Amino acid sequence: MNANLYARFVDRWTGVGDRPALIIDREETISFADLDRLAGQFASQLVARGVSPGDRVVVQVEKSVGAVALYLGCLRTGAIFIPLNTAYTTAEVDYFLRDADAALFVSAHGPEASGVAGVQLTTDAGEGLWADALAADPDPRIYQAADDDIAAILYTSGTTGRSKGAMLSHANLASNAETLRRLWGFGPDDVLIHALPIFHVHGLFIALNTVFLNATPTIFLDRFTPATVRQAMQRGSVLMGVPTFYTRLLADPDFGRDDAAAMRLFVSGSAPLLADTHHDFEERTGHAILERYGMTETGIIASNPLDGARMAGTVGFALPDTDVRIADSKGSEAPCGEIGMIELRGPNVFKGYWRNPEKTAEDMRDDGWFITGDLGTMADDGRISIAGRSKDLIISGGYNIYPKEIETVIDSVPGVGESAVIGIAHPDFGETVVAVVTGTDDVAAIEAAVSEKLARFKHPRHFAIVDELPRNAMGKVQKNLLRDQYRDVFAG
Ligand code: MCA
Ligand code: AMP
Repeated sequence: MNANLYARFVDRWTGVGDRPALIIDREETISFADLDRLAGQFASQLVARGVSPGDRVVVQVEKSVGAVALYLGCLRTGAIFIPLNTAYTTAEVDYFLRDADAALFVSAHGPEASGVAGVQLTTDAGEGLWADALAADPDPRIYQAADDDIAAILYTSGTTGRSKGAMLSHANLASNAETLRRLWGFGPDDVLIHALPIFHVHGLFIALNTVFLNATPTIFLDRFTPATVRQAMQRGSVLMGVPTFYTRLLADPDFGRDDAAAMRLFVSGSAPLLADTHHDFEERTGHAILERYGMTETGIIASNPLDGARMAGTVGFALPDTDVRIADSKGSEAPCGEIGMIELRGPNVFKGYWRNPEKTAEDMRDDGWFITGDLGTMADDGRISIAGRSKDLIISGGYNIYPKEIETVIDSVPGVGESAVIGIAHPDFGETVVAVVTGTDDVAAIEAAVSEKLARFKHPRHFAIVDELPRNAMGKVQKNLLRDQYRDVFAG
């Protein structure tokens, strides 16, 4: 048997080639047969550019059918797909190209995109990969993969300020998608509304892999807007989103029961869904949002039930094929109801960090338990609630932001003494970035440095200039005090 995820997809697409796979708008639809052909065409162009199985293909392109076909083309050839956020700056991208030791960089930005020697560059438009692929014959081969062969590397930021690449195997991706397909009751009549970016695990694997295995259509939207998603609800049945999707839908007083009448399921994740949002949504539409919990390194870990109570403020039960435990500080199982580290073991757990065995060893116990860095409790019925994070992480609109990375940039600005970057509650993004800085009040200079080096979503939305940062007896900055002090900066 071929463990290549793509082989599993085509297996499900056999006999339903005419069915729409990606619905772009009323005029444009890509069938499963079209998608298979496009994937083969992209595969042929990857091979033509010298890409071999195991080579890293780094991709920073806008959400499009071509981007999906390129992902599938990588699977077909056995290359390792590495998607990057389109908001990343050149400085950020250069780091990924070097770290991944990329064979090919597919960029939407053209030749100025990367200055990294030894990495072949191709653009995705005009004379680039997309045009060449459309003119090419599909390569019919599907690389014979083993379960543990790496299908993708997804970069996830680290507490040291440097991103690390999580290696996900074909079997990791296949098991999570197949489990979700069943758990969330996907059937032949389902139509997924897809408004997420496809450079993260949520939009790419949790959403697309699941429907590709289900061989049913996806309404493929460029991005989220309440208007387009409301319109899509007339034809769709399932929406997967981050909490900001739901707060933005609710912000429109006209949004309600009629919009959601044809929908089967609303799923939320990537960041905590406020209980108020859960209740307001249910009151307005009659649907209880199904909240689930996941991570780049693992895909989905736990989910509220499809049948049964979807409880606000909890992330539900461990996936059927995944063991979850709450560990105390010594790594032993904590008593029921006590807060501890969420750890898991299962077929969805990644194969380690790319060329970073030290970090892998830090986060993975010898007996296979992966330490998530999230703190939580488990009730006696197995329901899991997230209580906080041991990692210094901000989640803004579903994007993860590691303060250390921003502090490093701010601290490099002449005149800055030191800085502390914290996450503060934000009505739209759930939480977002605030920087507390000493030594200078030249906020414009700090903003300029931040803009040059970091993607827009990481930029502090508020700066506070102070004489000194609060420290404990050990000399550690007390971010909890700062979070209390600035807790209301975005209120109202
Ligand atoms: C955009 N901006 C942001 C964010 N998104 N700033 C902070 N946080 C953000 N998330 C910036 C824009 O650059 C813009 O800057 C300004 O904020 C307003 O942009 P707007 O047009 O309102 O934003 P948008 O394009 O509508 O995007 C908001 C969004 C988007 C729809 C919430 O961020 C999004 O799609 N988030 C989903 C992220 C995601 O897929 N996460 C999954 C990670 P300016 O000031 O220049 O106008 S995977 C994961 O977490 C695990 C596996 C899991 O469990 O799922
Ligand atoms: P990522 O780096 O994108 O994989 O982000 C994973 C992190 O997002 C997890 O470790 C959690 O901290 C957070 N997360 C994902 N889903 C939820 C959720 N439903 N509630 C709270 N936090 C979540």
